Amino acid sequence: MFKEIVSLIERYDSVCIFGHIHPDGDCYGSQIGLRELLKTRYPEKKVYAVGSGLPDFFSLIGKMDIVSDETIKNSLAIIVDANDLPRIEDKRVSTAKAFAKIDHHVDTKTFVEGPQVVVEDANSVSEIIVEFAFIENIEISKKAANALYLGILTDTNRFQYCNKFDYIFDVCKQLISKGVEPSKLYEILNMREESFLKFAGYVYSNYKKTEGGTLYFVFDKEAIKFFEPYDALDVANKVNLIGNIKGYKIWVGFVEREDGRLSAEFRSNELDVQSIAVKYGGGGHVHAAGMTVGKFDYDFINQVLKECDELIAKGN
Ligand SMILES: [Mn+2]
Repeated sequence: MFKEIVSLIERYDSVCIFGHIHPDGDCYGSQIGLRELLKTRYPEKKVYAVGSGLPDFFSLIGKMDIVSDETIKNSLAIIVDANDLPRIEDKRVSTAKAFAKIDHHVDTKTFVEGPQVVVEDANSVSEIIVEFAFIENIEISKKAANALYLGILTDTNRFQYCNKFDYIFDVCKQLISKGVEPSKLYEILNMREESFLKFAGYVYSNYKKTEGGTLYFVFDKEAIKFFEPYDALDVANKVNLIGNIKGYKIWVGFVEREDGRLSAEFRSNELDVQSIAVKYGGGGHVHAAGMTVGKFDYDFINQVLKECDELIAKGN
């Protein structure tokens, strides 16, 4: 499964691991986890995790690397947790010498040339990286274990969305045996900024609902400015504030992007909201999906809400 990627890694002295814009726990965790594994396996190689990562975790799990343009130009780029180059946070990725990808998002078949491991039914990329360590027989350090556990923890929304519970708990048991301290990870994850209270208060007083049973909120550019430093995507990703409300099977956050486009985040416990996102060029997972379309427009929002209601009426 990893043969092609491994043989490519072996041909380069320098490897840069890239993740997506707005890195989350799985992106950061799989970047650091893979970096540490490769350092263990190939001590003679230079291995870097490129991007902004999750600074709150730097002291526990590790910092991201600062790399020069020159280094990237001479490196193999391994992309994790993103399905294509335009999704990558550090745009210098396109200057790398060669490319490989390890991901669990819908494969859009648009990735540049290079070996890829895409496991669409994996809960997280971090668990694919753990599999990589098992198959390639690489010792998992405490640092790598913490990073990969964080990725699994966050992408399953703390073990709520698991495709294979027995498998994932088995993986986590092995990571814990390498020194992971889940309570320390939770302590950092649970920490919130006070500004969040103001934002949540606004959402709780201004959300809307359709007759068909969809809950939603809409933030145009002006409204988003009021909640700086949040940007449009930060706002959309807080859609779970209006989730899990009795009688409402789908919840959606609509936001106007800085450039005037519309982004939406869909969530549901039972229904395939990914089908709606994919219809408009988006993607994600069956119960958690997102999309960005040309223009922020209320008629379009109403059309999408109608489709959500239809999905609820249909029942799947
Ligand atoms: Mn992920």
